Amino acid sequence: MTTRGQAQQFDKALFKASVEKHLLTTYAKTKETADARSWYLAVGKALAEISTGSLLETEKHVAEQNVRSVNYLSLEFLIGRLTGNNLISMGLYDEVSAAVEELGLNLTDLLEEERDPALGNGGLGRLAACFMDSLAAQEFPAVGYGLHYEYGLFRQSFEDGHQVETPDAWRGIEGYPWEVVRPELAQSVGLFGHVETQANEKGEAQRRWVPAMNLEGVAWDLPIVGYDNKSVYPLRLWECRSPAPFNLQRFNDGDYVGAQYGQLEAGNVTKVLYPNDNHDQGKMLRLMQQYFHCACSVADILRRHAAAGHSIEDLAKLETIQLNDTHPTIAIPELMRILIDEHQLGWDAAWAISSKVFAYTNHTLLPEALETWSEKLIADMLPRHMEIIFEINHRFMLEVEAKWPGNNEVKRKLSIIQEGPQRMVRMANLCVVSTYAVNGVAALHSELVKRDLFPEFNELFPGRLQNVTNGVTPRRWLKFCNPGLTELVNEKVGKDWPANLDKLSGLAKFAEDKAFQKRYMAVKKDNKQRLADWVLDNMDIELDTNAIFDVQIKRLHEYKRQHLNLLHILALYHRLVNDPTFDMHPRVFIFAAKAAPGYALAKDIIFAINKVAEKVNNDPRLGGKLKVVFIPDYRVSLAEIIIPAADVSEQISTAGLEASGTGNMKMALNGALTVGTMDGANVEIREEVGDENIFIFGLLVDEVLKLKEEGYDPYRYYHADSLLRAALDVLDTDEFTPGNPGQLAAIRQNLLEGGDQYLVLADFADYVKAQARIDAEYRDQATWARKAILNTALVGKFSSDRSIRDYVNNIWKLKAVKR
Ligand code: HBZ
Repeated sequence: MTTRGQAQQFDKALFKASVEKHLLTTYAKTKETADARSWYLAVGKALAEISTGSLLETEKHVAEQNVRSVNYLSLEFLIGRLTGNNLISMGLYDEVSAAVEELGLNLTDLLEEERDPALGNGGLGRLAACFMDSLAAQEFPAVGYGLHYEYGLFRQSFEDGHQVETPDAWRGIEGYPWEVVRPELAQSVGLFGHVETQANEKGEAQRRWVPAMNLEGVAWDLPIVGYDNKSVYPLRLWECRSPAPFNLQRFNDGDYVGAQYGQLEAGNVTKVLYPNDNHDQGKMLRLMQQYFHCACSVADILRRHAAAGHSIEDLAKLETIQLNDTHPTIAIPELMRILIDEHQLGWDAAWAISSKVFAYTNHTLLPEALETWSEKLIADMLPRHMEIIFEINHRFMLEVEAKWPGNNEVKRKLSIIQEGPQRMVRMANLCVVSTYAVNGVAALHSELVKRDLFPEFNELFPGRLQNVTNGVTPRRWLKFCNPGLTELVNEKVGKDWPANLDKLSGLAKFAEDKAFQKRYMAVKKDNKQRLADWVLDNMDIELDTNAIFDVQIKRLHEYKRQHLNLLHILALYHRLVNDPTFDMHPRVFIFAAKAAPGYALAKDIIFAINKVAEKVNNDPRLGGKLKVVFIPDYRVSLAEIIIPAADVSEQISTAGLEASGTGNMKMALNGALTVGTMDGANVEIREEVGDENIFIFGLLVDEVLKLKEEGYDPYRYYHADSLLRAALDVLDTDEFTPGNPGQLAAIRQNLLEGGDQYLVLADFADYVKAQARIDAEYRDQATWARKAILNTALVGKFSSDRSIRDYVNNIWKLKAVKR
């Protein structure tokens, strides 16, 4: 490991000179006037100078090889801070640390100055970021295509326990040091207008779209630095420079997105990231974002392909396009339009190419998250695309008729066009019909995609529906965020595990080793202290690091069941106060989560947890046994502090609804024990770590379905379980909102009268039992240490390097290009 990445060419004196040059010429600060932020910016720029050089060299080198590339299209890339991570990938962490020390600075402090680029909502966006990291680490040629939002995911604060959203101007005034604008790659994007018929050279009728207006797309490249190698791939983000084509005030119905346009006459299309996860809102501006993203990206892919001297007929040989959920689906009719209208290919020739270019990843089964767009909206904004979608559907319906003659039921079900008072385009159906591979994101999820979501498609297109289990990058999610554990692991299994996570299995033989257990738990304790310090500094709450740190961090959603966790807390509270025989090991319940601004019940749950926290944290009757902390403004850089400090990882979704989860993998890797349902990737984590090293509870997928079929009655559980009753009924009092009874009643009401769609009450008793086992087992520190060590040792499968190899081998068929 002496000559890794860029490290071999590093010249400390030159680097320092470059930092000082940027301080002065880019940021107009002298050493005397510079503050920590300007130093961070200057260091970032000096590093970006190195990575931009490598990016251009890699681009040239890959183009010369005539090899296949993947284009990862995603509306979201939740990359998090780049500086620390890129230093690790470049192999320059220690060198730069020493260099900045000579400038009188501390690297750790400088890194804290960076704002998270929060260009995503949650799991889907973070997965895209981990995948780019793993593509670069393994040198599989790739370009990431996304949007350059002016405002990322909103920042969250609490006012009297309520979530308050403010805009996230992630680039600050000075701009983000790691990005570089590529004016030569600009694209023009049409919108609205009409379609004409003309005769082409051969005298055939040729359709041609005449847009009513054009938007300008400007490319910004962020460097994705390959770990321990010389490859740097672009994450290319498109910024819309022209004003949006209407007065957005009209669309300002008091929602968060509308508010970002405020007093402006008109904003631009890439002004703000939509803050919804697992919920489709169907707004016109969102469709515009999607098309803008796809039009710029497809045009850039074709530009690269042509610039490398390839013919359009060879497109599918050299390029594949992965659609991260259905958000970039409009890229399919866009490519068909270009092939047919611009390259004048016939339908069959165009389809033969297009249907071998695209592949699609499904991330959800939730019906409210499956995207549909009104036919009218598409026909208005993209008239030629709507024609092409109709043609795709027409030809597909003939296939369905051939397979199931006369069966209108199955036609209605599979059709890309959903009939009704308002005809809608089903984007997932369009994807399955138009791609060569469709994948779910964990084994269970992929089975449910085949069995419940798309059974007929699976019959019609055998082999098309596949699985690729998600993963996380071990560079950011162990080596960077957990230096203590990294050192310990290096000592036991060597230093090359970050590029080969299966090597961690070498730790298993130390799981019983008392001395190793002590050191492992000491690292955990240090990490808990680091988090406790953060909480004290930022929230003024004192935490006892001897307590169990029980962590649920993820978007706030009913199906993720943060309110099940809350009910358990209320049950513990009830018993501590009312049952003198009850004892428990001290526990700190840690939450972090953003709620979509329009999701009222999710916001109610945040409010309830905050109010319970206020009371519980200051109730002398509890003897400090129970603490509840809701950390505001959850983001990647916070996850980097919380995850290494977790003892218990809460993965408690209703079985069948969490497609995979990736926080579950990150926490297991860092030695937290999972309490979870048989859902998503929990199932595979259990397979890897063994049933003794995970706390599984709750209904299985088929039990959930059966219970619902039989007619689920939440009151049955309410009446049968006095602890559950106590936990629910206290929500109707003013126990946590003194003087204001009923402020938390919406949650109880939703669960009892609202039908409890997510079966919180049905799983409550078993959850409480699993939690009691955790309490008992934590008291035996040697047992706990063994289990935690085995979690770290046995989750090598969940490296995103393995996920990417699965895509490469089973779907994309790429070859690595080593530099
Ligand atoms: O994708 C998540 C799944 O819920 C999670 O189980 C999985 O691990 C992860 C990666 O595969 N899905 C999302 O995060 N979805 C979104 O963030 C989303 C964003 C915008 C939308 C819809 C969904 O319009």
